[in-house]
Amino acid sequence: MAEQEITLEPSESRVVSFEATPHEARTYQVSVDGLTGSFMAMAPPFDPWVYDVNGDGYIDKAERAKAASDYFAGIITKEQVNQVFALPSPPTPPACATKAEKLKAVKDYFDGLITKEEVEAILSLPTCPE
Ligand SMILES: [Ca+2]
Repeated sequence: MAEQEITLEPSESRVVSFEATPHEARTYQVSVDGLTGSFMAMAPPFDPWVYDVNGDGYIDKAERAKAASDYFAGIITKEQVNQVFALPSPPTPPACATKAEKLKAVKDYFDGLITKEEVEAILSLPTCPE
């Protein structure tokens, strides 16, 4: 409990302030030498992107699982977990590429349309049956 001692002359007034760091979003009762009041601590607005731990702009399986476990632990609300789930998931890479797609990727690479990493990713896929 914070304490401050001040002395006032007759008819003098002074502002006395106390600092408080609330740790929960709720109403706090305050009492100063019999004078009572209250203040309300508000939770900061929820940002579902805090679950994008790797910052790639997608919510992957592990990030989704963390949001779900936070929901079951009562850390976030159902509405908040749904906000996280509504964010885009990472695009799933295709399971295979056709010969034509692989040839196009090589051509696109030489035309400067895609990067070396992108052409390599396509070429490393198994070839789809035609
Ligand atoms: Ca992510």
